[in-house]
Amino acid sequence: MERAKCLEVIYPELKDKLVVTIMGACAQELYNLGHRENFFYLQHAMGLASSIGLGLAKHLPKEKIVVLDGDGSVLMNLGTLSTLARYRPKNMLHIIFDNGSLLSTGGFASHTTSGLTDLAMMARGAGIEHVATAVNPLQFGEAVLDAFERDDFSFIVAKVQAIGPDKFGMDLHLAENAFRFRRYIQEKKQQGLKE
Ligand SMILES: Cc1ncc(C[n+]2csc(CCOP(=O)(O)OP(=O)(O)O)c2C)c(N)n1
Repeated sequence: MERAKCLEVIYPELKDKLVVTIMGACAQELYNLGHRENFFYLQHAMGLASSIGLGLAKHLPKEKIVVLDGDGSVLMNLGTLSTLARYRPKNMLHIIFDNGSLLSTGGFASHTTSGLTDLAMMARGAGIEHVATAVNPLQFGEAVLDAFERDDFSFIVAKVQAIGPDKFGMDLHLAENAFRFRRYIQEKKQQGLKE
């Protein structure tokens, strides 16, 4: 399964949700489908995309938050799994694209490469209840739809090939993306107050 294909499958569903991605290949593949003001591509800070997602989810309980993460990033900050289990953001979906690789910086093997480290099992061990693993696009699509229908925190490990975009380049600086993302949230909040 390819991450780019998974993103294509869920892209229409991301229209009205706040989306936070890790940097690199995942961000580029989402951007290539068409940037939206509700997308925030977190640069550099590996392992912290879900922390931003958690903050958004707790602050904006009416919004749905989707975090697009990587195995290398999650493994760099494992305590976040316990934090997510404990604070259980009902309006958040955390997707880990597990390609067994630190793809965006040259494709070094991550701890999941050998099949030894199981992120879904680790999430369950951390106390997360709704954990799914998807190995094909159909399973992935179903797991995502289940998660959106469920009013509870959901965690999906999508097993994908270590394949990235052909080239990198986004016409959107981190600061500009952050300001625009914040403005999008503010405008949505104001609309909500008017309704
Ligand atoms: C703390 C930290 N260490 C190293 C880097 C350099 N770096 C950027 S992306 C990346 C690989 C991310 O791997 P993963 O989360 O599995 O996503 P993939 O690139 O495989 O899609 C690395 C090592 C970083 N940004 N931050």
